[in-house]
Amino acid sequence: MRFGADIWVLYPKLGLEDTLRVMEDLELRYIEYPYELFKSSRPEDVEARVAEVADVAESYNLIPYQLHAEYGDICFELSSPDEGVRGSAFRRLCRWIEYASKLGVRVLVVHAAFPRPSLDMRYDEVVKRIIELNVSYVRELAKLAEDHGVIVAVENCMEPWFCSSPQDLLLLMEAAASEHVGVCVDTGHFNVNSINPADAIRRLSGYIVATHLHDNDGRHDQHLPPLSGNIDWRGVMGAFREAGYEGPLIYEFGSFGGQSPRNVVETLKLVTEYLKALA
Ligand SMILES: [Mn+2]
Repeated sequence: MRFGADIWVLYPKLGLEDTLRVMEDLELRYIEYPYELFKSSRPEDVEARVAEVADVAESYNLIPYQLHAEYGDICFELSSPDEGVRGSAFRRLCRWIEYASKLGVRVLVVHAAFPRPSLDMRYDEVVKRIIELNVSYVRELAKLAEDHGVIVAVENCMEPWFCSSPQDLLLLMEAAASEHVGVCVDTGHFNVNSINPADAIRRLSGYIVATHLHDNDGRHDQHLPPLSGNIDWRGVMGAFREAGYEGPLIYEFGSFGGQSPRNVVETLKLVTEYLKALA
C-alpha cells in the first residue's frame, strides 16, 4: 500500500517548501493540496497561487495526487433558493477542476451541496431537493472532469445529513455513472457519525478514488493521527484490501493541539510503519 499526506500535516507550521522536503524524506510521495493553500476571494489570486505551487512542487520527487476544492459557505450556496447564487457557486466549484488540471493532480475532492431548513418547505421536501441538486451537480462535474482528464471525488461529510452515509454516495455514483466521479473516504467523518469506517469502505468498494485518513474520539471531528482515537485501524486496512482499493492512503490530520513539527514527523513515521504492517 502506498502512503501520502495532505500537506496540512505540517503546513503552515512549516512553509510549503520545507513541508514538501519533509514529505519527500519520509517517502510520503502522494500529496494532497488543501483548499487553505489557495484560499482567496479573488479568482486571479487563486490562479496565481495555483501556478506558483505547481512550479514549486515540480522540484520535488512527489506525486501531487489530490486537491481539496473550496468548501464551507459554497456548500450552502450550492443549494440556495436563489438561482443566481446557486449558479455562481457552481461555476466557482467548476474552476477547481481547471486548477486540479493545472496542478497535475488526478483527483479533485469536493463536498456535496448541503441542505438548509426552509420557511417554505417541509423537511422531506428539503431532502428531496438536495438529492436532486446533488445528482445534477455530479452529472455536470463528470462531463467537465472528463474534459480535463481528472476525477471528482465526493467526500462523505461530517455533518449528519445527505452524503454522510455510504448509501447516499452510492446513489450519486449510480446517478453519475462515470469513471470521472468517485468517492473520497474520510475515516474520521464516518466515525463521528457512528458509521463503522471499515463497513463503509466495504460498501463503497469499486468507487473509492481518494482517501482522508484521520482518527477521533467518535464524537468530535478532531483530525487526529491514526491510533489516537477509537477507530479500528486493523479493520480499516483489511477493508481497503477487501474493497480492492489500489490508490494511495492519504493522511488528513494536522490541526491537533501544539504538536511540534518534529513530533509530527515522528508520528508520521510510526503510524505509516504500523499501517504498512497491516496492509
Ligand atoms: Mn476530509
